[in-house]
Amino acid sequence: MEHFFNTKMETLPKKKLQELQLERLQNTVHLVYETVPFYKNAFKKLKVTPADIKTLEDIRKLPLTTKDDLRKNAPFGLMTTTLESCVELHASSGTTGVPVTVCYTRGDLEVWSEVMARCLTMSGLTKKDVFQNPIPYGTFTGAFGFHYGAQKIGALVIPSGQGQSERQIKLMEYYGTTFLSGVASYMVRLGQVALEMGIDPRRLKVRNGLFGAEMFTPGLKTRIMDAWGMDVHDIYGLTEMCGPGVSTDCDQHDGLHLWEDHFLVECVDPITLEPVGPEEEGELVLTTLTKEGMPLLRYRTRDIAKLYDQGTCECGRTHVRHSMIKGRSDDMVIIRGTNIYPGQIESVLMKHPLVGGNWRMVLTTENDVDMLTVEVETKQRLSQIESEQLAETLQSGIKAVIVFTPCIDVLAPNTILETGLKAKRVIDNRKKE
Ligand code: DLL
Repeated sequence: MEHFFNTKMETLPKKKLQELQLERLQNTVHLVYETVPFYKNAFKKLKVTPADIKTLEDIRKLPLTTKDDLRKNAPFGLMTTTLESCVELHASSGTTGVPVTVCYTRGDLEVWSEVMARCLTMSGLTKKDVFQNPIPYGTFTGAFGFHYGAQKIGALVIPSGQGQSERQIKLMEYYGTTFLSGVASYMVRLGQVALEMGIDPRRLKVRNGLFGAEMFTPGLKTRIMDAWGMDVHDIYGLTEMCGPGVSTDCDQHDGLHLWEDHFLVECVDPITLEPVGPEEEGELVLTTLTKEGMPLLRYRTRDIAKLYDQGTCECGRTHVRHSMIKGRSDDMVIIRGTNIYPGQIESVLMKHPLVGGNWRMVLTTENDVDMLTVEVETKQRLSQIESEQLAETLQSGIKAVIVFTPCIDVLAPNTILETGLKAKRVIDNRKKE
């Protein structure tokens, strides 16, 4: 049976949802026009005023916002209020430049907790659950988002925080954890650590989990489900919107429901910026509809996905669904003229039972030609012959997907250094012109 956190809003008829969206869009547009000089200037350049937004389609008249705009105005330049009205700050890790900072008013925290509670309920969390949250509590949005949402539902939250994998497993065993959250690739690692400790993860009480924050291919999902004997849901979100909580898949596991009463989604061609056709792949562009501290108009996420054609889902929710995130447009690499997303490689790797959780693509230049080496850890140590056979199988599997032959480097378990919270799948050492 489907469970809802907020039945009325989650099943609001489409027409009502759109009316609400328009009203909230108009309010947001007025707010940023009056209070954020960056937007006032952008409106002037495009010769639009808030009064021009009469229908939802009019959103296309509004300026786009990019990560670069956020960085140029960092840390507080895009705020609508003074810092006095804000009660919490989060920031993206800043590994690719200036961190993106977002400040939350009390109202923003309330909305974030609500959307997270919806996502967690949709994934099966109830107040009876023991919810372990193995995500670093810090400026990264992950841990707090899950924490607030789970508490709103009334589950017992174990704020187990970052890393220390053996400790995480011991906590699960000791407290009888039933529900887990986290960064997708870390769950594979935790499963391995449990086995190394002589504990079969399937014998723990964990029955459900909600993971995201990075590429999450069906192969990786199956891995986690099999290793832990649990149901797995996918959660999407980004610091600029609130953090986790923008969308999650329901029990149909056919796309992620995006909370349209709080976020307005468009799907555009990343080059022309024109809307793509129905169910065509494009870049998700998101507008906040209820944010108070730092609302954003038409934020270019760089995340590639499809929006599913309208219609109420079997689960009863009316909110639009998007496919799993295929990758970030800036993660796509062009090798010998072919566009390759790391997810395409991962899908091949995860089908193979001997392959472990960690892998990466290393790009180099040899004799002016691009070379791709896929480094892949195995689950357990293999003999020379087994490694060679595995390399051959993976090589032909990947070739079938990317059209040329990569080199495969089969590595012993735990050889690839962990690079931080999110897995880094692409190392580009190519000669730059
Ligand atoms: O990663 C928020 C989050 C935390 C989401 C925990 C889910 C779970 P950022 O650090 O700002 O925020 O990174 C946002 O991560 O634009 C996507 O490229 C990627 N991403 C997030 N969720 C998914 C997902 C958090 N489910 C960026 N599938 C986004 C694929 C994801 N990519």
